[in-house]
Order: sequence, then structure tokens, then C-alpha cells
Amino acid sequence: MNEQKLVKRSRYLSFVLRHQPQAIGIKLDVSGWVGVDDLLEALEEHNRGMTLEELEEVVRLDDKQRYAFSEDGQSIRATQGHSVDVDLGYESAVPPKILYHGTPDKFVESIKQEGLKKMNRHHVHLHIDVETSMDVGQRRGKPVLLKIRALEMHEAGYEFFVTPNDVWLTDHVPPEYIDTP
Ligand code: HQG
Repeated sequence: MNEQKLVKRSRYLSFVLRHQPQAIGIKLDVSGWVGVDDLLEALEEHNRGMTLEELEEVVRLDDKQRYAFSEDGQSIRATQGHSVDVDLGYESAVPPKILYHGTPDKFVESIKQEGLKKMNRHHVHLHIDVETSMDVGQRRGKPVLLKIRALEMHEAGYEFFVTPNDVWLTDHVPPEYIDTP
């Protein structure tokens, strides 16, 4: 599958597995899973059909590993980023000393006042590396790199979760833990 087709399919999977499963008439379970057969059938019915092999390719090659199959391979879900109510069941974990968050410069003043908020997602998303964070920040403007003193937050009682693809999640980052350039 070429890159363009892959990205297009991944975007549509995000749409249905994170945000609007009802758009193709599927239901996610409490942990965000849906049967692979049910998904493929629903995609087919909505002119978004693909084969199992193609779905496996999207899951395997997705640049951010956004999707995962269950251990038995019968179900699939998005690994994070939902706006629908799901419990992903990630274990709480001790973060590294510093985590990063890239944001467009137009948001920085507000973030300095209010801290990082989860907005439409379930969590604030943080990364271990600068490059990924800058990529995230540049989606909506000139990116600014924020350094989050994550371990200090954890020691103060804030909870962190980590996804299988190394995205760190937390509820809110208060301004005092954010270092701006
Ligand atoms: C900003 C994508 C003003 C926040 C990406 C961000 C990532 C504030 C935006 C993943 C604010 C929310 C997550 C405040 C936060 N005032 N702006 N107090 N607090 N913001 O998309 O972190 O492709 O929900 O900085 O690549 O940008 O979906 O979060 O700019 O990995 O897999 O509000 O989503 O991955 O935007 O991105 P988002 P994000 P996927």
C-alpha cells in the first residue's frame, strides 16, 4: 500500500476507533475494543472496505502505532487519543524526570496561566523525545517545546500512565511544573 493510502486509512480508523464508532454502526466495548470481523464488515458497508491483510498492514506500519490487535487477534482498538468514553486500563507508571510537550506558540500564554489541559482528549499527551513533541506542536503553527518536570509531579502525587507506544498520559499539568523556553 502506498504512503498516501496508508495515511488515509489510518485517519479513518482513528475517526471510528477513537471518536465516532457510530458513524459506521459499530460499538466499542468498555476498553475500546471492537471485533476485527465486525470492523471489516462495517467498513465494507460504508465504502471504506479493506482486507484483513490491509488492516494488518495499517496497524503494523502506522507511524505512531496508533492501533493494536488483542492478543488473540480477534479484536482491535486505538491505543490512545479517544474522545469517546473508554477505559484503556493502562497501569500507572513512574515517569522520567523530564517529559516534553510541543504546542503552537499561540497557546503558550494560556498554558502558562492554566497549565496543560486535556481539551477534547481523555488525557494530556506527553512524549519522551523532543522530536516527536515538535512534530505534534507544528501541526497547528510554529511549535514551542515545553519541558515538563514529570518526576517532580509524580512525587507530588500526580498520576501518570504510559501507552504501549510510549505516549505518557496525565490529567493536567499545573503551570508550576512547566518550563517554557
Ligand atoms: C493545547 C496527535 C491553550 C495543547 C498528536 C494542544 C499527539 C492548550 C491542544 C496527540 C492548553 C490540544 C496529542 C491551555 C493544552 N490553553 N491551549 N491551557 N492546554 N493546550 O490534539 O497534545 O495523530 O488534543 O498544547 O500527534 O496536540 O491523534 O493534543 O496543542 O500525539 O495520534 O491544546 O494527538 O496524535 O490538542 O496531541 P490535542 P496534542 P494522533
